[in-house]
Amino acid sequence: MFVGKKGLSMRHRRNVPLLAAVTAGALQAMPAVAQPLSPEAFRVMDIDGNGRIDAAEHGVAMGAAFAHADKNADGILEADEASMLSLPAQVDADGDGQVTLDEFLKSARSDFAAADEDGDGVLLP
Ligand SMILES: [Ca+2]
Ligand SMILES: [Ca+2]
Ligand SMILES: [Ca+2]
Repeated sequence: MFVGKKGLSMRHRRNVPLLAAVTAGALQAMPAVAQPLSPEAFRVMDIDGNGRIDAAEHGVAMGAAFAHADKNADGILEADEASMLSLPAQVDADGDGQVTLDEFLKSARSDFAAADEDGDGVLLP
């Protein structure tokens, strides 16, 4: 039940690396995909099913992904936990090898903004 391919490789696309990696990790399915989100990932994150992902849904999905990866529920993704999500290195803002919820959500927010090309606060499929 884990992503066992050691070499899933460091290939993270630039545009929405966290969003892509997290949704992929949460689904334990496909490797990181850049935007547009895969239909599966989109469906997971579109909680109310209205065909768009708003910031609140994005936050919820990210929080859920974080909790999912945080196996020992200490609010921090240690290296092994973080690796399950294939998180881009820059998520660990202070470079201490651990990703706190704060670091995670901060990245998630900027990721959302990057993905929201027209800045209307929602992501479309
Ligand atoms: Ca929605
Ligand atoms: Ca942890
Ligand atoms: Ca850190």
